Amino acid sequence: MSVDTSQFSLEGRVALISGAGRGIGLAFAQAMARAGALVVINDLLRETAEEACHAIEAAGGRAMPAIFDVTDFGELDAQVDNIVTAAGRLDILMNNAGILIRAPIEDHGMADFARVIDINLNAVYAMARACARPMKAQGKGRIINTGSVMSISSRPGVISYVAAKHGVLGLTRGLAAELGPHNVTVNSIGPGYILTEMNRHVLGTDFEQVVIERTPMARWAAPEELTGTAIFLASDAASFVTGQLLMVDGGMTSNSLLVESQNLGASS
Ligand code: NAP
Ligand code: GCO
Repeated sequence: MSVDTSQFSLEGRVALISGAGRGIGLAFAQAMARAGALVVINDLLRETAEEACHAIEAAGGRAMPAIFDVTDFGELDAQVDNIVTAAGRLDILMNNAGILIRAPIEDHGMADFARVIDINLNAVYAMARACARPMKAQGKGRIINTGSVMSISSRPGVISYVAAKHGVLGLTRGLAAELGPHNVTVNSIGPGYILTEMNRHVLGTDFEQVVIERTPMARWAAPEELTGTAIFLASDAASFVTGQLLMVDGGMTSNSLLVESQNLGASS
């Protein structure tokens, strides 16, 4: 008996991915285009977004750019209206744009703290609020927030990022409660350590090995390893899944003893 995979199709859907010019967002966009969606590539830089669109179209997908800063809160309704006018509908929002500032508390002042919170948390709410309008009107939608292992854990030196990602988990649950009656699901994906520009400063340092030792799968992941989870959550296959955080972290957050994953302890 063949498996019915049509429930994972995104044919006919329109997906807006924030921060999709590169990294994890670009991987999400490429995968959703392969699943049949028209992907709307948001980024700060027109050149970056248009390059991403061209790559997706060259691979046979459909894409359009949407150049705006997710913290331009007063502009988001108009940006969403432009997308719905151009694409005809809006089915999926991937709240992916994010930044990270690594610094000890004494070097992490309020301006830096506020900037991380603005992009990684406030904009997640603002984008969800703007996109919920057309989704509620059509009686169906998918909102997927990019979280982190830092949604449920922490480490020194990334305090604003930890606060923001914990907040994204709360937003995911609150938005799920608010939008569930309108058949709009809201979930979060919690990546572990992924090989993108965000980590370029720690790759090649001792930290790279520290991550490997605390990850049961003993490696960093490629952005593409997150996309199956995104497709699932965006598709009809997840029609009754909402308010959830799905960790895609190689087992890191289940490694509760926080010891080196290869260290099996003294043999009894
Ligand atoms: P990245 O390579 O630095 O890409 C971040 C993307 O967000 C870029 O396209 C960037 O645009 C965009 N962006 C930043 N500020 C923006 C703004 N104000 N408005 C619109 N777009 C903005 O990072 P990444 O690793 O792909 O991270 C993507 C998401 O995954 C983030 O939410 C991050 O917290 C999360 N995450 C990453 C990891 C990891 O290990 N890499 C793990 C867990 C979670 P520009 O290209 O114009 O700068
Ligand atoms: C760091 C890393 C992490 C990852 C990610 C882990 O410096 O600890 O950059 O924050 O980006 O969020 O899930």
